Amino acid sequence: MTNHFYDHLFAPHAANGSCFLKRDDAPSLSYAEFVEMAARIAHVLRDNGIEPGDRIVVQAPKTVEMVALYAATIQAGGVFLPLNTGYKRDEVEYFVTDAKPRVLVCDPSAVVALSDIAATVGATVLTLDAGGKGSLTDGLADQARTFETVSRGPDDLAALLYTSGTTGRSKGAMLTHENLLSNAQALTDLWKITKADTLIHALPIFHTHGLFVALNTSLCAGACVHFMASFSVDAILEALPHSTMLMGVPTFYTRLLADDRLTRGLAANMRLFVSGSAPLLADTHVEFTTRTGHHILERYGMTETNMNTSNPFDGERRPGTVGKPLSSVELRLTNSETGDIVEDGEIGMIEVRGPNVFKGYWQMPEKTAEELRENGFFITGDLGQISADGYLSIVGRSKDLIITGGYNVYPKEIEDVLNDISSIEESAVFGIPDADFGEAIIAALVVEPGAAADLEEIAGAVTTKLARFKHPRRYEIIDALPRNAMGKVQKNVLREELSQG
Ligand code: MCA
Ligand code: AMP
Repeated sequence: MTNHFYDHLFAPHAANGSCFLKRDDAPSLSYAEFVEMAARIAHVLRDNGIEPGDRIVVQAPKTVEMVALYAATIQAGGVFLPLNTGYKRDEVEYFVTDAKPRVLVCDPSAVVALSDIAATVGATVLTLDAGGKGSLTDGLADQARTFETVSRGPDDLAALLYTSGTTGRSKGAMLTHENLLSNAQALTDLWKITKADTLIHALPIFHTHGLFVALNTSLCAGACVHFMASFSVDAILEALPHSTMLMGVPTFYTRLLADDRLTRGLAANMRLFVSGSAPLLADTHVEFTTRTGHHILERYGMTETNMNTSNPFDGERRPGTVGKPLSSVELRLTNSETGDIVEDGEIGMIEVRGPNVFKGYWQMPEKTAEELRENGFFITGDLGQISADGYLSIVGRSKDLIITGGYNVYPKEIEDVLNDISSIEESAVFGIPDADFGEAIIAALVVEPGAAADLEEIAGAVTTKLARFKHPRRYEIIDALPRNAMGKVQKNVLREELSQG
């Protein structure tokens, strides 16, 4: 039986005794131990009825067992669907109802809240806590150490990752075995990752960056992963002298720079710092080089495409740019109205094509058709400009999106919650520059005539429905939303007026 992704990424490590997941609070896990753990979990999945193509939704703390569940899902022929641990019940309900998983894995504390949601789609609930314990892993010792890998081809689904929609519901990006494998191989080659590397892993594992970019490349190379449960400046500074790579969002780098203990000497053993998921300010890049001697390597990707471009490993890593297309990726800039390719040097919509580009949105053929051209080019919604020597800069977005600390937030989702509050007539949510998170969320509110807005009540309503990172940091009551002649809310005007304060 062949399983395209499993056979290349996981199976080769079955007898590999070197370190895969190194932990500070528990023994390290070798590659061989990891493969065995995954096989045992694959048995649990099959005992719970997993068939090829079934979705497994996971909203659980970051543990090595969760990484093994990812591998187990692939080995059992399933489709891995991780969810941000910060999502509230209403948010999870949408994903579960849409994806209809066979199994839902959650923290034991969430069972009461999520069981009825799981029941509506006939999913079995299993648990996994921050210590790797729960009904998913309780009986692992009794399971067989090997599992007969389920056959899956390059075009079969390996993962379903949701990205929010600018105007409507979240969309599940269908990622195939080949999407994940090709990108992992391309990045491993480009960034020269080898089994001699130790990667500091402080990202969450429910998004592309921490799950695919960081873990798949490490698996590809057989590198060691220093697996941290969450981001901590102290822990990273302590790990730097024993590590060679770090992958992070820009907030990682600004927080590290804010600590005087970050020095050239401390980073002397490191060979690569990677940044992505949000724009890295050129100032941050330059300050990091001055302090440590290292040029942060910035790359650009999306949930739908994995990574598209990267600054070079050898050669100039140019601040404020995201580098050049990966070798297997075609990139072009088009006119958003006509779809024509723009003149050299002009700003255009970034479109990409290659083995990294997803298969489409889960059960949303119209959305897929809107963003994925018949010729295979995916319309990213990001606006770019290419320098004469081929470096891409992201100069804006055609999508109404805020990126806060590397998390994407679509204002529409917050506006919908705010507009449902009886005292609010209408609202506009937008981002303003923030030194820590890159952008901070602000909500401008127009109150219903004659009504009084109780900001505490409003914040309370938002808290119940939305994950913490989506909460506006400030609410501003204004008389009316500024609109252009077409009636479109001018968020840039609001941003200018309300950026200070
Ligand atoms: C935490 N909070 C946030 C964020 N993170 N608020 C806004 N934006 C955030 N990103 C909340 C906390 O709940 C807390 O609320 C308060 O803000 C301050 O928390 P703090 O302790 O400072 O946060 P933290 O726990 O240290 O987290 C910051 C973080 C984290 C380490 C930057 O957000 C993070 O790991 N971000 C990475 C996201 C990521 O992996 N993105 C990749 C997406 P309270 O005060 O109420 O307690 S993949 C992707 O984008 C594409 C494909 C790509 O190219 O990679
Ligand atoms: P996601 O929804 O998590 O797939 O986020 C993808 C979006 O993050 C892209 O469409 C970009 O807008 C943004 N992004 C990712 N990497 C970078 C980067 N290096 N610089 C600027 N924006 C980025």
